[in-house]
Amino acid sequence: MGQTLEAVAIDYHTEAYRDAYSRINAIVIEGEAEAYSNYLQLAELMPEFNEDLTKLAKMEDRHKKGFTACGKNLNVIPDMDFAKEFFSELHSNFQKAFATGDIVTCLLIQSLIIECFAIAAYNIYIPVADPFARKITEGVVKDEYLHLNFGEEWLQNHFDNTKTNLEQANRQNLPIVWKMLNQVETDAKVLGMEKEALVEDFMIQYGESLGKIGFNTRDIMKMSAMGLVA
Ligand code: Y39
Ligand code: FE
Ligand code: FE
Ligand code: FE
Repeated sequence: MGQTLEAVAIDYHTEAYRDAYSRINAIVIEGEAEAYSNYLQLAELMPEFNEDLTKLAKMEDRHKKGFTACGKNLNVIPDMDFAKEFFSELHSNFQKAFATGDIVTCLLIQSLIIECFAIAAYNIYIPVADPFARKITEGVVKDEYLHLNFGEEWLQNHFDNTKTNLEQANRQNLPIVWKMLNQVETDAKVLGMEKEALVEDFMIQYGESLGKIGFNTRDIMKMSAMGLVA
């Protein structure tokens, strides 16, 4: 991955950069807003973790404010309609799972898939971000590891009776993420983020998480490539 080695100067004020940023910034703002409400809904399903989950939700709300400031700083108006559409499938799957009290699927969608997606995207973004956004994103990504950790720990403690449910939720939701990645490939590249780097980072993070939860290497390979048509 030459991305961090080649110091390519990026002009953050070109029309092309700001146009791509209007969609990526909106995705991140919408993602943070949905993560906020997902953690509040998880708190309803897991009242014994109400305090922890409320804390995570509040972090997501702070992230949203931070990224909103990043857009303003570049004089970009985020395309929120695009972003809502971008998340609609995952959003609707989370809501369906919530409606049936399916904690495992809700955790898989928010705390594993979406958090790993965020961690990959933010880590790839940091070296190519404008100085203002870089500072904000560095602070945010630290929190995302805590969110991922919450899901990992609970799922690890309930691995034996949730394994099948997790595999099924993975089969249903991971292909959606690969589709989402294809939808932003062109815009991400304008911001200096390569799709291959995003896929690689996601796979590493997601695979590591599945391993912590209890899946073996063979399961991890099968699960993390689910729906990936590279
Ligand atoms: O837990 C969180 O804070 C996650 C909601 C935020 C989602 C971030 C989604 C990032 C995708 C960006 C794609 C850029 C290539
Ligand atoms: Fe966040
Ligand atoms: Fe998060
Ligand atoms: Fe890790």
